[in-house]
Amino acid sequence: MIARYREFLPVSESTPIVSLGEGGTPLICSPRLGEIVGRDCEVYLKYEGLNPTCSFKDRGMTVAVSKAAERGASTLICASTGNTSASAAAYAARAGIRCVVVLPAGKIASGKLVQAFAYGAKVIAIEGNFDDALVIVRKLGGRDDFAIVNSINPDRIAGQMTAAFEIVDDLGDAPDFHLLPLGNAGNLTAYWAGYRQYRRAGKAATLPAMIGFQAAGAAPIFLGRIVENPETVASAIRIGNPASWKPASQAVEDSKGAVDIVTDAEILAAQHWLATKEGIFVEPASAAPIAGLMKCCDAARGPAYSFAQIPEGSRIVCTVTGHGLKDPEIAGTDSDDMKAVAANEEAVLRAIGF
Ligand code: AN7
Repeated sequence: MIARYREFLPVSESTPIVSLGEGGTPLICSPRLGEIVGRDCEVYLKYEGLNPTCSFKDRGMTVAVSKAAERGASTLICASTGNTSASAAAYAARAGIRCVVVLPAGKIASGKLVQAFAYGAKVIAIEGNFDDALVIVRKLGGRDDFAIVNSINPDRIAGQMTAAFEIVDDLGDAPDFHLLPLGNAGNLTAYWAGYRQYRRAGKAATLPAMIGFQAAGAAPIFLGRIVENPETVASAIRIGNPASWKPASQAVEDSKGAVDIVTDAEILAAQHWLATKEGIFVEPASAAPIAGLMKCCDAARGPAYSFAQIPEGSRIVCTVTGHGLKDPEIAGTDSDDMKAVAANEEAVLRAIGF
C-alpha cells in the first residue's frame, strides 16, 4: 500500500517499510442499498474487513510501524477497543518490535482478543473503559523508546488516507457522500484529509459530504459532550471522549456533512440485512453507516440529516470497517439449526422442511 501511494505518505528512502499487503480492498456496488435510497443513486461499500488483520486499522498501522521502526522504537503501545490492538500486534510481530496493548477488561470482541494473543502482544486489561486506557497510554507514550500507535499518531491518519485515494481511483472522482462509523473519529478525519489531498493533486474534481454515525449510547460528538459511561453492542465504537473530536467535527463542517446516531437494534438489523441480502458480513460497528443510510432514507423518521436532499444520481460510499468474524458471539448461530438429525436423506429432507 505504501509503495502505491508513496508520494502522499510521510516515508523516505530510508524508512524500512513494514507491510502485510494491506489496502487494495474492493469497492463493492450494492444494488439493494441503491434501491433503498432510490432516485438513481448508486451505493458502494468499501470492504475494509479484507485487510490482513480484517479491519481498516492496517492502513494506518503499516505507516505508523514503519516510522516507529525507522526511529528505533523498542516498544509499540496502544489503547484499543480491539481492532487497533489486533493490527498493532501483527505489524509489531512483522517488524520484530515488542507490542503492549491496553484494553478495557471484558469489552473486547473475542476474535480481536484472539488476534492480540496470537501475534504475541503483551495484553494488559484494565478496570476501566477505552477512554481510561487512552489516558494511560498517552502518559506512557512520553517515554523515548515507546511509540504510541493510536490514531493520535499522525502517521496512522496519513496511512488511512489511502482508502480515500483508492475510492477516487476506482470511481474516477470523489463520491457525493461518504458514510462511516465514528468512534475515536480518526478515520473520518483521515478520509477527509485524503480526499482533500487528492483533489489538490488534481486526481479528483470534487469532495464528498462526510457523514459519521455514532451508536446512540456512545454519541459524544452528536451530543456535544463527553459520555462518561458509553454503552453499545458495537464494542469497537464504545468511546465517550474521541481523540480526533475536533478535526472530525471540522471535517464534517467543512464538507457540509453531518453526524447522526443509530440505536443498537438498528445496528444489529443492518448487520443481519447486509449479510443476508448482499453477502457481506461485517462487525456491528461497521453496520452503523448502513443502519444510518437506512434511517436517513426513511422520511417518516425525521432524521437529523435527510437523504431527501440528495440529488438524483448521487454516488454514496459507505466504509464497512471490520469483518463480521471479529465478533462471532454477536451474530451467533441459530440453535435449532444446530440440533443434529439422523444421518440419512429422509431426516435431512424433513429438517429442510419437506
Ligand atoms: C470496526 O480499535 O478505536 O472513528 O481501538 O474498530 O477512527 O476510531 C476502533 C475503531 C469503526 C471507529 N469501525 O473508527 C480501536 C478503535 C471499527 C473499529 C471504528 C473502529 P475511528
